[in-house]
Amino acid sequence: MDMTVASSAAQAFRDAYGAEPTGLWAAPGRVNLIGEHTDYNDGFVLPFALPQHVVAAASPAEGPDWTVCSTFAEGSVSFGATEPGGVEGWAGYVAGVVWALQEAGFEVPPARIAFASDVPVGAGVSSSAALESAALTALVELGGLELPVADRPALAQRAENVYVGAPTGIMDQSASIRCTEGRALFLDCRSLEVEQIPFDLAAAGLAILIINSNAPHQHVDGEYGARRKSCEEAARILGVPALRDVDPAGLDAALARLGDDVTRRRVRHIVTENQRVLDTVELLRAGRIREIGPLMTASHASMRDDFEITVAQVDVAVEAALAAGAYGARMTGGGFGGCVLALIDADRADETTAAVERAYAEHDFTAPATWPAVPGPGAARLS
Ligand code: GAF
Repeated sequence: MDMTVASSAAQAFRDAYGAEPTGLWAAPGRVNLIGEHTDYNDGFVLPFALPQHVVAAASPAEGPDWTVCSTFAEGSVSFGATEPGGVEGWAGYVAGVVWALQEAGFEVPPARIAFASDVPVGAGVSSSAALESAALTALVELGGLELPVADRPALAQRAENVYVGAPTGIMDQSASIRCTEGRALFLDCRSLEVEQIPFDLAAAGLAILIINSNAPHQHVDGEYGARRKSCEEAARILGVPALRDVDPAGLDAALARLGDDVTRRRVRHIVTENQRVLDTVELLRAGRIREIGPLMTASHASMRDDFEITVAQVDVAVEAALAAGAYGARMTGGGFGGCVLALIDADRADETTAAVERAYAEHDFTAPATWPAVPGPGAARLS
């Protein structure tokens, strides 16, 4: 990770509170290799952690309150015990974590925290989950709370779902907290069991290029919630607990039982996407990384045509990367903007970037930022 973020958090702490922090905790952003919108359907996902982090510099404080500040917003925010929605803006994600811990019966230590981040905001790489995960990890460790790592993502998710009010699944917090270096996190979102899948791109002469489409993306808006609702409604009609329970072999029969074409396409995305995650995991277990490319591209087509969550900027980036020789390319994250992942030969990053830039210029889109991603570790104490 870039240690200047840690230095910034420590400096922000000193500036705001006039003391040294007790410790620094870092939680990463993520990209999802494959498995989009499958998490809230009890399905499978395969994210890995980015080298970009939110860092929390924190110390215990006197009194019943929490005070938070950051390098990305003016001023500081203090709050005591609050109810969902009680604190708004970025600090609400931290207040939500305090609330979720308290609601689960933990004595959360009053604390002063300063945050810094190099996770791009609005790029679909989980800046909010990284903020929640950094706050949670810092508070759990500062207070010596007995909360096993495997149980932490659900609490951070509750902060986001109930306190902040975004109806997201459990993938992002799981990735930020449970990922490990050099691996992709194969997560069963029903059992919450994980398998750390080796994902050594460099050894295979490959790279994942992240292309930030610059089309801003948002969760607390209607489209994400609408997709979730239509999946839940389809599961109800099909008489299954979640779309994960629709057998791909019986997909056509299941689709025939659904009344409208839009719902049929939503269901087809989820069922086929779950299978693509399983197929990707099989290939990675066998060390056949290059061969996951077509699954990535098929995932993108499914998001574009069936789930209808892509926008022109991400479609153009995918097409341009593929035309430049990528083995596969797809949008990652919740959709309506955000980032594209392209699986490429390690020495083709510049050519691929140039090809996407040319395509963007032709469409009058703002030039994309690109960077290669290597799977990093999940949330941890730095010092
Ligand atoms: C967002 C959500 F937060 C995740 O839970 C997941 O549903 C993702 O979109 C789509 O796969 O990042």
